[in-house]
Amino acid sequence: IMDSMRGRLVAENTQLTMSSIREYENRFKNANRILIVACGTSWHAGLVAEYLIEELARIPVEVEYASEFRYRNPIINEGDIVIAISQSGETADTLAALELAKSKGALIFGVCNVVGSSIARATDAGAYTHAGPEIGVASTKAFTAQVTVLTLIAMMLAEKRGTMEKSALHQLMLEMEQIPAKVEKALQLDKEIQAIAEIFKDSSNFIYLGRGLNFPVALEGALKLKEISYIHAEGYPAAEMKHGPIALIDENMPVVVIATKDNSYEKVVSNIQEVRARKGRVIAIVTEGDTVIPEMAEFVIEVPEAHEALVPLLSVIPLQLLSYHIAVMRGCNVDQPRNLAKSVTV
Ligand code: F1P
Repeated sequence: IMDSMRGRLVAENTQLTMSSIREYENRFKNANRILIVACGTSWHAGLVAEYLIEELARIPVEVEYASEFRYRNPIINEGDIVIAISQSGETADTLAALELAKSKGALIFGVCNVVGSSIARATDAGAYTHAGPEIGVASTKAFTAQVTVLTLIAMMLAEKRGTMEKSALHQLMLEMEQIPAKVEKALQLDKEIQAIAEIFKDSSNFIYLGRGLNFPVALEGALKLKEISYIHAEGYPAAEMKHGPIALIDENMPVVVIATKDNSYEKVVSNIQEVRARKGRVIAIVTEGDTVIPEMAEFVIEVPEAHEALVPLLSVIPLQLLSYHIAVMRGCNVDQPRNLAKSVTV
């Protein structure tokens, strides 16, 4: 799954991302706002980018479903930059959204996987993700590669705008270089996750919870499960649970909580307690060495420790593996799920 993270992806993408942005450096640096348009998994990568660009570079970001954007009358100004994210580069809604934005004077930057694709050709500039072809229909390594490129963009903007200390940026880059090895390690969770999949393969519903950068990861985990195993799954910001989804929790509800160590950790721990109090079955994704959550969650999956900004690259992996194993156990075709098209071109 994670071929794209093995080897030299980070170094290669650093070069490519920087050189394509450099041409429009001033527009990026002075952007009033960045709008991100995408669908499905790419939209989730866009949400990660929203959190990172706002946090690191302090530019306001809005993330829009491209499939909705073109059916309203969005406000787009000339000083806006629109980032269109698409694995296939052929998604009709994303193409239509960027054309609409382009007609109103925005600069369009593409993050695509397929070289020479329709979306790549319609943009003013862009960065290819070079994740190699997705063998299956559901995006997995494309997500990893998109998040990598978008993180690099956030870092580049932080550097240009002076919103981050040089030493902090340097440290983040050093930590990014360690990500491929940590991804390798996370992939070794395979057998452990297979055993958990065996226990939950007949469930009809799943809830996924995460805070901050792990909220888009929760959405992505739920989407992967829906796409390839046809189990109903919903992702929520962990704090949103008490505003409705909590009513669904009983002894039959698996709740996947992404609870890695970050500044909202304590809050997520109390969310886990709330789920346990209602007898929900907690599968927690935690940072290696966590001693608190194993005391309260039924199942615990440890991912390597990483800089907070880079955690989505690791926390998504167990969720992809969980969906994969459940789908295989249910006899689903993971490469060609029913009703799904590789590129949604209409
Ligand atoms: C968007 C997307 C994928 C999903 C499926 C349908 O594709 O929603 O995320 O897994 O393949 O299309 P793209 O614009 O990223 O190619």
